[in-house]
Amino acid sequence: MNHPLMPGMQALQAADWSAVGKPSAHESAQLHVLGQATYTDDIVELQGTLHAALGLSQKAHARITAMDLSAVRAARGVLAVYTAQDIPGTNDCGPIIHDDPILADGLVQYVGQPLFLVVADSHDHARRAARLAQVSYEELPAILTPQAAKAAQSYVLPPMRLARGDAAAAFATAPHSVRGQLFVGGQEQFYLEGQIAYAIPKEGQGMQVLCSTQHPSEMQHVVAHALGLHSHHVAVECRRMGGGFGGKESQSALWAAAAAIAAARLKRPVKLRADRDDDMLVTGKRHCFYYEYEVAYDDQGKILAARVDMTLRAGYSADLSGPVATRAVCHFDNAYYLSDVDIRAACGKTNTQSNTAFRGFGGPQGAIAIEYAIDEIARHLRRDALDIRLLNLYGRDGEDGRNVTPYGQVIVDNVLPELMAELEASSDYRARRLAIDAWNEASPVLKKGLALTPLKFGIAFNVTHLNQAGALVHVYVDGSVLVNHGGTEMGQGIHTKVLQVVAHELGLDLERVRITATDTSKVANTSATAASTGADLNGKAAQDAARQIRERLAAYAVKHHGGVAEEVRFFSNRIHVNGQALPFEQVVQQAYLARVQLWSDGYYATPGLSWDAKTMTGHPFSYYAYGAAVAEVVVDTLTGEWKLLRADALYDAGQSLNPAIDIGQVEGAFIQGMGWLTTEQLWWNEAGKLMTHAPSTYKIPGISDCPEDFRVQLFQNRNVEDSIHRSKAVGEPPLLLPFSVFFAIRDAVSSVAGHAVQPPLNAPATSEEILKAVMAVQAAGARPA
Ligand code: MTE
Ligand code: LUZ
Ligand code: MOS
Repeated sequence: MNHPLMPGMQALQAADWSAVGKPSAHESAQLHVLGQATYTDDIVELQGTLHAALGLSQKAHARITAMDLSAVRAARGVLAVYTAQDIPGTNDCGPIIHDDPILADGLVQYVGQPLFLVVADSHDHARRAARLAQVSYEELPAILTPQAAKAAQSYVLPPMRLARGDAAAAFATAPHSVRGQLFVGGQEQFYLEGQIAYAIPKEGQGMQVLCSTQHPSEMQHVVAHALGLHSHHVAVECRRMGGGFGGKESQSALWAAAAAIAAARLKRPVKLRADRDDDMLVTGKRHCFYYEYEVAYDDQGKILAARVDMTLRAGYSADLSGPVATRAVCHFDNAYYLSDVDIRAACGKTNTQSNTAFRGFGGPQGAIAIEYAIDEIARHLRRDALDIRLLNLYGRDGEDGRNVTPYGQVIVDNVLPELMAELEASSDYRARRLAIDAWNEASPVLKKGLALTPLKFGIAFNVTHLNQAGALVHVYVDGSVLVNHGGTEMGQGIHTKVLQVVAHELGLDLERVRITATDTSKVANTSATAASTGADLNGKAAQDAARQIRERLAAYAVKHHGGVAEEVRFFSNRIHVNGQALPFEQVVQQAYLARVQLWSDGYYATPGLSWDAKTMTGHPFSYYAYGAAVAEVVVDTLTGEWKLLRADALYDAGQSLNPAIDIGQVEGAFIQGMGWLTTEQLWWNEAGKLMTHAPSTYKIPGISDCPEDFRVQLFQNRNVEDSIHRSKAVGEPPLLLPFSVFFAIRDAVSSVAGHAVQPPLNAPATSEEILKAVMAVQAAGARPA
């Protein structure tokens, strides 16, 4: 069988071999594979460290009438039990709106909500004790689904709307339209390292929190508020996470705050590590979406107007649901010019975990709806869906006026026409389509499907002020370099990329530059490492710091060795000045003796951004990343089982900072997104308890689910914006690539009735869901037209 080994590596040969653009290994790769990388739970514990566990609500919506914790207090090894009343400061860990109690105070709003905190001499004792609580509830009616929230008009935030043109008028005159409902399920982040915080009291009122978080500054604020302290009392540090995927952007706060509360009260170090089931029961996930959509089009398949009403399952509190819904609204267009639109989104308040960030942050959920409609338009017109997609793409420039998004941002660099043409050719799409049609003719049970889907993803936090970053670079007297910046490492390779940027700026080998843990006492007021902006923002900030040091060294070198500062060059570990090539460390030592500052801070704020939340218009994104993928699947129409036979992906990482890491990000996001759309099903019982709270019942993709033939390439491009070395972000956008898998499955199902029937397929397209769709298509196909 044709089984190319990482064919994506082909793209690497063209790369230029300076520190930047080099496919260097992840800075922690060796530590990772040797098991020597230190995660929060691996940090050597201080003497006297205690362990905490949370007691959880057993009801979805209820008033607590009594909470008898005497058995918990009496349990073996228990030192203390704390409830909401024991919190010294504010009982809140909500990131934007303060509706997120750390510990429930009288009212519980989901099964799994933390009620109390028990501290014991071991992790095991704490967990066992937590189960001994006797809680009496007065139950209240619970809302569990977005549909129910919509019916009850139960929202955590006012609904939002983005309208352009006159959709109603366009619908009135359009020759055709498709309409329907769609449900797309949520997704558990399933970071391999669960939520964890280790709080260490310091002298005075000081508190240090070592925790697994994408957002150290937010943890600092939440802990300070919970303890009734100022931010300068609290230091938060994170060397790395074993995955975050958005799940540790805001929701690491509960764990940090709870550990800090116990540590402050007991004046002893306290560690709170979530067991996997508790982690899944307590924390929020990707929002599931319920859509009602209607799209009008002409005989060729050109979209004339689109309407969508999206209801998100926000859960019991707002968390980041507002920005997630905003990103969904701003990505409903995906890659397509939609002249007349009416896009609505509402964050349904439900008695479930408070949903939060997850790779893509509402973008995938927004974009899949228009792809679903396009898939139906193609089937109705009996055209290949790729042709309908190509027909509706944004224009490349302003010539035809088709390059303005519904929210008013002008698209200046749409490379999708070229990118998709390249992928169509390299994947042999048209020939495979014909081959699959023929194959399906001859195969009554197994059916193949094929789809090519594009993506466009806006890069920047859609909340403008978050688009800033800081860094701190030290050059020591021996010429070694230490870098710190506001971004956090979750496996995505941000530290590797930032090291490359600094090494490039100072003309050093990567080995001469080292990174330290992200720390709020080194770089202040940082944004979450999120929205795929980590390397963009922190790379620029670190570059700014390194440049200042370089300029000082250049000025010093010229003073002592002659020449002009503009002509001083830094490369090959040497400073090239006035015809000499001096070792970097030599100039550094001389500069130190001459009292030149050898360290610097750096700062960056993304220029040109604006956003009016009321009208939902502006220029929220710095630029767009693009990509496309082709998937070929085979579906067993008797069982609903399926297999991804081949996947080809082409992603626009601009001038990639590190093609090895970027290809890894594309592969990982593809498979993770495929899990979201196919096997990962969250299921709550009628009482509102999440029953899929462990890998035994919640199926993430395994290695055997990856296609044997997986061809990932980076599109040759250069960012038109002045991003860090003209690269483009890569973290989240490729999560949209496996739309191709979902629509290939839908295509295979549709072939059962000769593509004459629209398969009613929701996501995740589990085997059960696929089988239901096959049966529905068979039944409809059997009826006379
Ligand atoms: N890759 C790994 N290995 N682990 C992760 O947790 N998170 C993703 C993505 N890739 C993640 C990952 C998410 S949700 C984001 S926003 C980006 O990485 C953040 O990293 P960056 O902005 O530095 O690219
Ligand atoms: N906006 C966004 C945000 O686009 N992505 C994010 O991760 C985010 N987080 C917080 C607030 N706005
Ligand atoms: Mo990523 S969802 O922006 O943390």
